[in-house]
Amino acid sequence: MKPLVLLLASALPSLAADCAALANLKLPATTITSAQTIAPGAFTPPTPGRGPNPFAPLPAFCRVTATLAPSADSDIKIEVWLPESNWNGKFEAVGNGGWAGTITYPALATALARGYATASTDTGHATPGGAFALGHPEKLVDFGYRAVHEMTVQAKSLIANYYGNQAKRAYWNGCSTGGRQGLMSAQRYPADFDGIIAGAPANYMSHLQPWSLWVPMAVHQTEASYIPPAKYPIIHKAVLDACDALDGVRDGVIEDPTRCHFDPKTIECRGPDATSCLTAPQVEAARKIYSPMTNPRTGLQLFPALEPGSEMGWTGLAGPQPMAIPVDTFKYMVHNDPNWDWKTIDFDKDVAATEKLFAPIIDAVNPNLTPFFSHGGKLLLYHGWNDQLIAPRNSIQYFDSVRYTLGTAKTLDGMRLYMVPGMAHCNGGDGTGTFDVVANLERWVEQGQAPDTIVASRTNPTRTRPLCQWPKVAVYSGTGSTDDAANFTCKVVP
Ligand SMILES: [Ca+2]
Repeated sequence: MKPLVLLLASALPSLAADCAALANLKLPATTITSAQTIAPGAFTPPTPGRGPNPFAPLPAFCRVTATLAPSADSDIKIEVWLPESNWNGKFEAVGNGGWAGTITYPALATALARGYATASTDTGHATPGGAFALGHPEKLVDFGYRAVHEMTVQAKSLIANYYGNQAKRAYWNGCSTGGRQGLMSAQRYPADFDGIIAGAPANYMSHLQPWSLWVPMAVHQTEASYIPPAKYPIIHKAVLDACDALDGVRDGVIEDPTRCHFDPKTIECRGPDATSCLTAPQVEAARKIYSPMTNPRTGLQLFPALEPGSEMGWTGLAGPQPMAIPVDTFKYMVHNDPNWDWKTIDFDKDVAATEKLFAPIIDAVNPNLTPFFSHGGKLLLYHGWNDQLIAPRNSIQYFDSVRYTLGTAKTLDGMRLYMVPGMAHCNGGDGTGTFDVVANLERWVEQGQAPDTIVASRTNPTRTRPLCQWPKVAVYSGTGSTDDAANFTCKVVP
């Protein structure tokens, strides 16, 4: 394998067109706005952060910027970064977060540093928040699925023109909104990618967004039901006291929260309110946070809940104010009313209205991945059990929906799910949240070596742990360091 890559890399400079010439390329519904060589370390993003430039270590690359207009109201910005030397022959597109509205420069830099030609889009609007959609239904379609697909098609053309060769593989790598974009590609444009990484996917948007107000409603029902963030540590401690050791290792991480049946009533104040206990209304609020969103009329479960262990991240949804993302959903998309009051949400009618709008263009819940799998496409899904913004069982539910539709054997032939104990939304948290999904996906796509156990790590404390394919969990052998992955095996625990 290696000699071929070296041969390819050494042969490329003579074949490659020069970067500036790409500006003259004619691509459908595309205006190339610039194509220029960026010298090693010379890139700075349009809004540079404070401190040292994180892009300083980048090698020389050809930076192409373009505007795509697949509809009359479209204004999709894309950037395609092409390594000038040592191209690995592959393409990796990268995803967005939240409502997007910016090119994901850090992810472009990571992909470029690994030798990929890479691309990112702002998804068709250049402002943060959801106001872009008010009166612009075509821009919502661009956000939903069109921008990523159009970017992918034009990026592949730019790559072929620059190097004189097609990319031999195309990958997607994204988390959160980026996870949704990955699943959308697998479902709607199955030929776009050979391998897709979808982390903590926001794929069931029509239910995720109302649920993102369900949690705030639990704590803002009355003034008395609000749980001050100063109390999160005592809830977290009580949860760990009850459930940390269920997996055999007291390490501050619950390997499988589905086995933890913690009742906040156990820390209810016996006397007056204190920071060491919860009042009766706070107990009810916490119980609601741990419970799925249901339809108040039918009792039907609509979206899973935050898990025991996630408490230290509760300011995300259960803090003083709800997140802007769900509020914007209803203000600018569902109700077209910038003055809409989030406390008026109706978990029957408003869920139905969101479904009507989002199901055809934003949701990525189609379980039929046969078209993607049948050309050899591989999908690697991961989700942190301590995710504070997207209920982790949403990923299990999608995985199960594919299994029910295609059967277990066919599903595992093309898809793997890893639930990451202790990890927060997309990264961070108390677990071993560092692992190389890209390398595992590539071995699967390129060498037919399906990922099984993935070794994950963290620092402070330094620890490695096997990451197991759901529904397996890491089980300690009983001897040796609990900070060493070698002393654990992945098993289905009965
Ligand atoms: Ca544990």
